[in-house]
Amino acid sequence: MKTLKIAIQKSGRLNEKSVELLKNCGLSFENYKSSLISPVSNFPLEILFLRDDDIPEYVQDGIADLGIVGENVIQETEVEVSYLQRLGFGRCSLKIAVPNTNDIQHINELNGKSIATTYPAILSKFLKEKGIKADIRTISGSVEISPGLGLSDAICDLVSTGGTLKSNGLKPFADVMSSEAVLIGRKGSENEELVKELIQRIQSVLRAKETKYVVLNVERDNLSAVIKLLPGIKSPTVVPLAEENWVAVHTVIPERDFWDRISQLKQAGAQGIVVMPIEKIIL
Ligand code: PRT
Ligand code: ZN
Repeated sequence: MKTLKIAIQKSGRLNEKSVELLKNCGLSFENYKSSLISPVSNFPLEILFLRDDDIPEYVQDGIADLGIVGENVIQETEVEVSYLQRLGFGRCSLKIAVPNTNDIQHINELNGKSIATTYPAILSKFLKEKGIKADIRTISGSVEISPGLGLSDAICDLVSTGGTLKSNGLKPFADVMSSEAVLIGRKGSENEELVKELIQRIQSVLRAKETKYVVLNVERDNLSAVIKLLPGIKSPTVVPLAEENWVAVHTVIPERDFWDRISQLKQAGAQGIVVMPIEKIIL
């Protein structure tokens, strides 16, 4: 069997979360900062540590079977890869921003203006779709200082908290794309079985992250009201307690409606609610 290769960012915003995800999949390896390749000791896999910009091409060309990279990088490099799984971290948006003093109202007002960016391909596609002719100034970094230096009228850059825009006297004006880290692969990989197994492991970790394990106590009289509020994977597990007429209910609850459910459960008579993280959910 051929050894699978997965490319992740060597250092930067996606490195830590990518390593954490792979470790949570039960993979054992060193997060070498100094080397390019790290072998996994308990799965036929090697981790390649690369600049994020190179990852889509490595996957497209078959040097790596899989990669973890921001959607923004994939779109900008315009390579042919398959999106296998959204990973829920590295979330950000690519936005056009203008100086606070600019009272621009409509996107058409960008016609004839200059926009500095490190994402010329995505920006040019966006402007074309909107029918806008602007001068795209491609620069390699520190995009946000460009209007202040008189180098451009606007910028197009990634935003997460918005702090960088604010501290440079800029305000977001238009959303170009939203992005998160994704797992990418290539059609027709020779390692299909191993790829499938790794994707399943990743999905079981992601599923677990979105869900909490809940144990609560309830009097039998209130049990049906409590059960109605609980989804569970099939149905909740009900175990009798030493105290007569009381039972413990075990179930899983999606993180997204967690607080709503907990307050409804309390109202329905649940007591001693214990909430625990889940490591993996294998369906
Ligand atoms: O060295 P290498 O080429 O591998 O890394 P890099 O410097 O190109 O990328 P890196 O590590 O900065 O980002 C990796 C990926 O993280 C990006 O491709 C995005 O998919 C994702 N990501 C998420 C971000 C941000 N959030 C982000 N905020 N990438 C960059 N930023 C920058 C942005 O460019 C701006 O300078 O952070 C600043 C804005 O942040 P806020 O919080 O002030 O809005
Ligand atoms: Zn990069």
